Amino acid sequence: MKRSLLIFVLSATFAFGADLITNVDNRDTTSLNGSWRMIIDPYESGFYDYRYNESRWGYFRDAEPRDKSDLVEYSFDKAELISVPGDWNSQMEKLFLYEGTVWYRKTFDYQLDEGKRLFVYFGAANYETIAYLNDKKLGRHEGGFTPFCFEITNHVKPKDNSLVVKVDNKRVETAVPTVMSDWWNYGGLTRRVMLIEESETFIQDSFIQLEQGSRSQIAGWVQLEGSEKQQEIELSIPEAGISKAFRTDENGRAEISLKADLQLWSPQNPKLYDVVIEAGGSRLENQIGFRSIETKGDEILLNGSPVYLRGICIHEEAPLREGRAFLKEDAEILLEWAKQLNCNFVRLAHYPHNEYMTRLADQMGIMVWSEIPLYWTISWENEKVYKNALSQLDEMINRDKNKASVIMWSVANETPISRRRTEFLASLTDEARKLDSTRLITAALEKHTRGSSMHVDDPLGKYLDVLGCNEYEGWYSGDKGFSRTWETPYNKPLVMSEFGGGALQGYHADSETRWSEEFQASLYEKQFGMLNKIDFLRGTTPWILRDFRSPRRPLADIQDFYNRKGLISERGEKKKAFYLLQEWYEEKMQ
Ligand code: GCB
Repeated sequence: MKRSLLIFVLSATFAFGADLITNVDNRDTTSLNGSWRMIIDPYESGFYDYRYNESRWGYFRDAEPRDKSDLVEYSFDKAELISVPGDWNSQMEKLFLYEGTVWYRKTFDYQLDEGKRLFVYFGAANYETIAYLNDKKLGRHEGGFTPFCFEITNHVKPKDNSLVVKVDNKRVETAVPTVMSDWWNYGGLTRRVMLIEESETFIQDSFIQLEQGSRSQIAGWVQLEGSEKQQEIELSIPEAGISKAFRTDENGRAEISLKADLQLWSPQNPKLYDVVIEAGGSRLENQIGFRSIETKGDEILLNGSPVYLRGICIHEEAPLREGRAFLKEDAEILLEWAKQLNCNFVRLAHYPHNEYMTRLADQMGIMVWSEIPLYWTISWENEKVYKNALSQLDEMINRDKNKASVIMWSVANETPISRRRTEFLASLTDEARKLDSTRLITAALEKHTRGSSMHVDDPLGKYLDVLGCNEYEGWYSGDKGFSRTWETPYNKPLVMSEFGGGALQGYHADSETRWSEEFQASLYEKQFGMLNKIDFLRGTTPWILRDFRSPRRPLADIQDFYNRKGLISERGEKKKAFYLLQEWYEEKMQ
């Protein structure tokens, strides 16, 4: 079947809200972080009536009894407090394993001047969100790791606004990710919530990067939103002596193209420029790095020179406490650990992480692999699933498309090969390239053993720039694999996107005793021996920086619901293998 036959309606977005506002760190915002009221609603009776129809009297009304005889069976004013951002599982013991609906409410005052517009922005909420302001439904969003926003200009009042948000993290087969994954299904308003104030016509988004393959030509676009779509706009990079005027068309879009003599961004020199866009009365800055990333045969070229990606996988968990990471300081610690390992690259597994991570990676000079949670078994036949995946891909790319650190987008992890799956994913790679032609596309592929060799021959490889592959030689299988040679029919670079094994930090024994630090360390040694012989290997991201929560890992006294493949424990203590990887990467730097 031809790929085009598969493609469902591509343009449909999965949220009904405003188009994503990007570069929020440089905008006029008011934080709604802090204490919110919350009601746990396992039966969703704040949403459905007793006939299981959407109720008109749901909790979104944020009602109070009108008189002493009135019946209202909930009260946000009397409800418990919860911190936003933050998952609910790690904040309340009773919610540790909870999967279902929680209602959040925040009240606020806001004086919006005439001619101004106001948006409510969610960094992410896991998994399905329905938001209401003053009893008015703003919209719905699906997907736990990407940002979204709703316009509230016409609904906001100077006093006593009630923002009610229903967040549901029930796992369902037709979701992305689906019911089975090896990480904790942290629910809630897991990232920051803020109000964004804008003028009537404003700079909603922009894409300012070097043109693919060029190191001196900036290309991209600026998008205005509002009634004054056709305008003269000015783009400047003062430090590089650049200032050029463009005109937006009737859709508010201006195509950007200009020559520039720039210091290129790299791990050795993570140079960021202040890029300023002015349109009418609005002015928006961003801090942008410029670099080229491409492949040539089986090489990865950064600014035209071959590079080896010395990486590590990271889950978005707080480094030194329980739960999802949501602070800038969390990102600092995680990326600092990666630096200590001599990494120049991180794989942000298995979903887009907090924007703090990619902003900081830009500043610290760490290259990034960013991915959507198309993980393991997905309902490939389902059109809604495709739209959902596409919408998450779109939001991931949109948020981070001006980050020099991000060098590749990944569309999937270890998905079982079938014709339908390959069509689905091939189509997503096309879409990713349409959204962003400046970066590489990858995926963690399936592989096959044939005799004494391992073949990275997944048919999806044809559609990728970089082959990703996970292997657990010496952990899920014996040591035999270490003597295999690696082959691929594709003339493309390979990043070994996972390998490793578990160890309980502080447990010492001989190197054949599973769960000991010595076992893990010896496994890393054997891996290095094998990996050093793969001639098309251009990067490695072992699994994983830090032990992380997983419901699939119950083994008492060892796992206790942690995946122990971390090089660092959940308390921040380094295991032996940490130092081995550090050394191996140091050798690779020579
Ligand atoms: C994998 C998955 C990763 C798991 C890991 C493991 O292949 O991609 O999400 O956590 O293996 O520890 O088994």
